[in-house]
Amino acid sequence: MAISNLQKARAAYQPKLPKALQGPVKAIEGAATQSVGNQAEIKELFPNTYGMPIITFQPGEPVALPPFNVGIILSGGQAPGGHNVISGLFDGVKSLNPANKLYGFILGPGGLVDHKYMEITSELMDKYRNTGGFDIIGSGRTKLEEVDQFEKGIQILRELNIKALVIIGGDDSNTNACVLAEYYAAKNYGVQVIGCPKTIDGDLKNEQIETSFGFDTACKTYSELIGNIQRDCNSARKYWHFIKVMGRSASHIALECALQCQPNICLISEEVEAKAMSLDDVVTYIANAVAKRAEEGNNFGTVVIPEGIIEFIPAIKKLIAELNDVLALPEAQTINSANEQIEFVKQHISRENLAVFQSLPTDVAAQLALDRDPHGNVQVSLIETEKLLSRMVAAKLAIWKHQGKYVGKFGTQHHFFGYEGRCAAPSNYDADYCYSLGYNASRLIANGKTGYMSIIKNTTAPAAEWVAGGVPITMMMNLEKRNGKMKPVIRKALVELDGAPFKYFAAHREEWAKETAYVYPGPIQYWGPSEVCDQPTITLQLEKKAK
Ligand code: FBP
Repeated sequence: MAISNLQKARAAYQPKLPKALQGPVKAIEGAATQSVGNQAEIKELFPNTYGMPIITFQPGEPVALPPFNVGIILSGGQAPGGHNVISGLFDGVKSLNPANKLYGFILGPGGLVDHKYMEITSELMDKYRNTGGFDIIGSGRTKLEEVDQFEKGIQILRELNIKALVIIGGDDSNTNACVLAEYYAAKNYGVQVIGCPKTIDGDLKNEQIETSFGFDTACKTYSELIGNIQRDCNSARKYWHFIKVMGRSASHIALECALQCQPNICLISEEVEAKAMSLDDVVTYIANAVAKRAEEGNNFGTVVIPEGIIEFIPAIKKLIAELNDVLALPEAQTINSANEQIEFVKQHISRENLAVFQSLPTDVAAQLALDRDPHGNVQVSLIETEKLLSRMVAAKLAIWKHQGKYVGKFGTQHHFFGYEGRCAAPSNYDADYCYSLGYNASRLIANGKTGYMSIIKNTTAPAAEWVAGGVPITMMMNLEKRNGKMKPVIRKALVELDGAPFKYFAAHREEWAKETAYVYPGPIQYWGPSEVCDQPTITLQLEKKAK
């Protein structure tokens, strides 16, 4: 495999570890925990893994452990730093006993069920240290939820003498990790399951998890691109750029990119919902900013759009909720063409929702009515919201022009940044954070824990001061409707409108809309002054400052 000079130089980087993980550890247990919601129901569903304490690691005495093997799974969308979680786990497991082995299951949870695996040797591992991507073993979106899958899993885990399985994933995959941990504990199978918080979307965070890994690098990559566009935009002064960024439901990525780049407009889905804005309200908001800039002779600008915005417009949200129920009906399971599916939903939804459905452009309506991903999510990355909004803004401006209002010229360009950032070479922050998460997982395993997520806190401080430990996954759960049924799931963290990052944005956005106050963050740097190379996201810094 040919490698770039950057990759060669990056391979030599030794990621930093928190002080507590630099030698043998002892686990300090906190008080018993409770789930964030529906305590009685979650306790009943997870009798063996509910209520466990939060763990913090501190320096301890060495303990000799007999050799053991560990399995690892990458689940869901790629996120920068995944290879470092694996290298941290690999080094951690080997440091406990060089005879220990690490096995990777191929292409996600499906690899466990189908018994597809490979041993991660030290030669293989060395080719992937500090690189982006999940390609060492691949990832997949198979949902681990059936007893049959768990039983197939235990066969291969026993065959490979695996004592613990580490699942690297987002909220849905960690929910499944918890269900699997509970099942194996209830059956006394002697296999531990540990989760690890991954997703560029940044929506797997709470009191215990400061950020999901990959968010830092992905936002920095998109911000570089948005900054480059803003330079171009400010040089040619002839286009409005509509830029959609990934993030699924939550707007954390859009918000962080706005904090880094200061675009003219950034929409925040959570605010659109809180203010009960209609699609027309959103379009009018953008069109007003365009017309105001035109008055000053500025026929150019940038609009950042979170990919999930459509789901947050209240009327469309209601429609999606009913579509989810209708698509979960038994009769819907045998439909095998897109047209038939659209006809089926039209016949089964309420009149009110049918009116909303028919008011949408056909391509958007079709996407809402088509198949969900395996976790029941609308595939928002496939909806071209950036084009939909610019088309509607153009139509609104044309009406205003006709009415005699000055609206200037409105030329547009469209962009969607998602896949461009998910496999970027991890920033120093993600390289260190991920390595620490993986290494820490080996300590949770050595301490016999199951149903825990590996956590590293205090990450706005230098790495040596980071705090390592584990949080019971059940602590983050509540019941939510999925595929038409109430299910235990990890509560997703959306942008908080009273949180420090949004408040900072809200206090500055009027000025950014009017002035051309662009910031050009430039590419991620790996060597150089710490204020350039090692800064966490602005979101995390503002959140930390507010505490
Ligand atoms: P995860 O939640 O699995 O980390 O995936 C995040 C994400 O990149 C979303 O931002 C995006 O909507 C989705 O994956 C795209 O899915 P796919 O990779 O299947 O196209």
